[in-house]
Amino acid sequence: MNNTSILPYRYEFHQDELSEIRACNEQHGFAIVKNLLPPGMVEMLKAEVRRILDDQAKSSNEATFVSIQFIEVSPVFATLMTFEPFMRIARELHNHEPITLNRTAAIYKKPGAGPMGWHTDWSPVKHPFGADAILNNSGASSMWFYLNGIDAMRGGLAIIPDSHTENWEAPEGFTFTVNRSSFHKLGTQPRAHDNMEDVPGAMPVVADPGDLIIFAERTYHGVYPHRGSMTRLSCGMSFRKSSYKPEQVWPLPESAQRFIESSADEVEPLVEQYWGINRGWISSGD
Ligand SMILES: O=C(O)CCC(=O)C(=O)O
Repeated sequence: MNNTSILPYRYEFHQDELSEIRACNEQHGFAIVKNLLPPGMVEMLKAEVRRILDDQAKSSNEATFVSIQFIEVSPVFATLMTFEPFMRIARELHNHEPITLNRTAAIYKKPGAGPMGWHTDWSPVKHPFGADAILNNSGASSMWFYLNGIDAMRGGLAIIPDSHTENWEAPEGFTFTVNRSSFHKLGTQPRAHDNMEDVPGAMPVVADPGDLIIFAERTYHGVYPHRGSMTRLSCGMSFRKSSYKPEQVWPLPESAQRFIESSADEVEPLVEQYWGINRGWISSGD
């Protein structure tokens, strides 16, 4: 629980340490909450990620599959919005202001998958921009469950603590790619660097099934190659403050409309301003 082996401060917390979780995410751009989900819930969520992505994955040689509307097709995942230990962390991260469901995803990663390069989820709202720029400019922190557990051998996340601020400088020996979306070694092609091991300040995220991993929208992260033997299953959700009102948003997709209409009354305040996602949408204007 008191993991200080890599960093000189605590970044793993018990679910009751709400203000400590928020403070760590605000100060360092990430936090881990140990044992948030009971094992039965972990198994149900694994079955849901498989239900949605198994067929696609089994009929393809690709290694990684993503559902970017996971909550719209998984009523089980949607029940997390009524799981108080999870929701009180979501509310704390937003200082108890009214919040709205922002975005969700599930990922299925086969053993043998290659690395995912370093990147930030944030991108500028600078025309022409897409839905990701809107959803990742809202101050929402990602709340992820890696349902088999992760480490540097099993396609786990690598992150750079303290990289979540607007004026963070690239690691020593590296420079940013366009729009600061990633970084590359000085003197090399401007392509996202995809080695997790040689970046000053980077560390592996080590977590067990049921642990919640939180990271801020600007925190730089990447993914180790999957050298394990088990398919890596994960799912995540983020909330934004309901006061976030960008100038442009895409028309509500039908799938999002159906999801809102079919949601339990209990979660209505969380979903009534949900926008879904339309990756085909491009901003208008100059
Ligand atoms: O596969 C993962 O764990 C991370 C995925 C990711 O970083 C992303 O989709 O932005």
